[in-house]
Amino acid sequence: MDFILYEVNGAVGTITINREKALNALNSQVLEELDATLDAVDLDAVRCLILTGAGAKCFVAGADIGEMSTLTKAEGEAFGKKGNDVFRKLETFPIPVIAAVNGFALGGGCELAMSCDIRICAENAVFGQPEVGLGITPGFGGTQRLARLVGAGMAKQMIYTARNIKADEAFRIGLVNAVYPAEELMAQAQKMAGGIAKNAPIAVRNCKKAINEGLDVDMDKAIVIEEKLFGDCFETEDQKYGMAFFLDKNKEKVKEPFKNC
Ligand code: DAK
Repeated sequence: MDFILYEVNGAVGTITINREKALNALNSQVLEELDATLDAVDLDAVRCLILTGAGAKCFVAGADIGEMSTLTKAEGEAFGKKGNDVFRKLETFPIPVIAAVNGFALGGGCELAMSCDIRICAENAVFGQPEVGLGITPGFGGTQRLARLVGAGMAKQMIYTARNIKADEAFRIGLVNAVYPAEELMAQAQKMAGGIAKNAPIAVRNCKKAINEGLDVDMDKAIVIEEKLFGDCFETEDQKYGMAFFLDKNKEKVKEPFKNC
């Protein structure tokens, strides 16, 4: 891999987009490597992912404008599909993904962060959808995911004006869950990921599925999705152990790690 770093620390995997010279801009190769990295994640061992960008300045400065500038309509469509497929893979990835946004998250970079389950950022983070200034619409799900995350009015303002917002505003509108000093960001991401990884993996996966799939349908259908995924947790070793541990009155007993089965 030229542009993606992947490391595993306990049950937490960290994917770093590593194209610092171009502010981690997403060209076809980065998208292909990100796709291959996700396919290679060992889901028996890894229970939460962190996604970040290399360097102190940038998460991802968007799709690669140099590469896009010469695309034909057909090539543009193929590039868009490559991006959309990998962003959707991330969004529906079986385990949670935390975006640790360490600087600029513009255009496709903001859209990439929005494909993750949770966003936290450094104080120097900047978010924006500058596409209309480039003569295009946000094409990696920005018009859809931003509106779902921050509401249609705020999403329309950000997208129509192409104005960037800083970390404090991103926090205020609910685009990120927390803001940290840059030097603390990765430790905080690890801490949150570690906390998620300690919980029953099948239950966590089913929660992700229930929230994602439930948001796409009306409440009557959403409740049925929840019921099914709730039921699926029963008879798992983790459910039996988690409930037996609670019911055991021996307060000296230390909770064992969940086994993912
Ligand atoms: N693409 C390519 N190179 C980029 C880049 C980008 N998005 N962003 C930065 N770079 C490169 C710069 O060209 C420069 O390269 P050298 O000149 O050193 O070779 C290097 O990174 C450092 O950048 P700057 O010199 O500009 O650094 P500054 O600190 O002055 O500025 C900045 C930082 C982040 C404010 C600035 O670089 C900037 O505004 N970058 C562009 C941000 C942007 O407009 N991003 C949105 C891109 S549009 C589609 C689906 C999705 C999309 C498109 C199509 N389909 C469905 C077909 C997505 C579109 C986008 O994301």
